[in-house]
Amino acid sequence: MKRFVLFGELTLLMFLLIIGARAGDLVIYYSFDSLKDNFVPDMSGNGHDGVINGDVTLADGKSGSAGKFANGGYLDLDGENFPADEVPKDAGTVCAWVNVEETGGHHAIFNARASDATWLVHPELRSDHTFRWLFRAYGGTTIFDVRAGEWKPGEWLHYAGTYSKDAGVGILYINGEEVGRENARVSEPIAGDWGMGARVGKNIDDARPFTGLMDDLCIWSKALTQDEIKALMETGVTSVSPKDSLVTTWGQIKKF
Ligand SMILES: [Ca+2]
Repeated sequence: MKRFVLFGELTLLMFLLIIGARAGDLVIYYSFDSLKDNFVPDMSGNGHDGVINGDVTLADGKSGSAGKFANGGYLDLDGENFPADEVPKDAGTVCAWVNVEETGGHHAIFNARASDATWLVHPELRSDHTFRWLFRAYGGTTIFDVRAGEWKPGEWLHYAGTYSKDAGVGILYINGEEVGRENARVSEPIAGDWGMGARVGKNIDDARPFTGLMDDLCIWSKALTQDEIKALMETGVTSVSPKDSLVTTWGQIKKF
């Protein structure tokens, strides 16, 4: 009996380790399918809820409901206390469905600033109707800065920016198709902390407010492949990693 119990415990431990390793690539996932009090719950299971500042509500989305950002409203991710070991450094992906309104300005999907004041990431829809995808290393050193594609107001589109230090290239996919890439200019990793802030829908200095709808925002510490991005577009975040809604399962297990 004792041996059986031990075996059972070991099996559970192995199970958790396997799921944990897979789920570890997904850092943040906002489905925007519900709000809790004053925050958007992080469905990755990592507990990185986005605290609502200003005008962020729910509206009909691409999948269920979406976040509706207006009047400079944004989500605060408490960058100062964000665990540095969960910040993407050697590889990263930022994905979201977006449908923005014409404001004449830029729309920042996500923004983070490192403790040395480096603006380390810019996934944006620009005022000239192009897209931008950028990572920087400490010291404000640009790793790559892709500016490509074209967006129109009032239309849903899927934004996916990827980078891997090993592959040495940053790639931007719109609606699952590559629209731009740039080889890494330097070999340093992405600045590895969000000490001066991290936000969804607005830059840290209050510039570039995202105005419109955002759905299924997810941030990964790996470079998704084009096939993974297409699968994610078609069937959602859980189609990529882990399988069969294990993201949710892992999130539930961790709450115990
Ligand atoms: Ca949704």
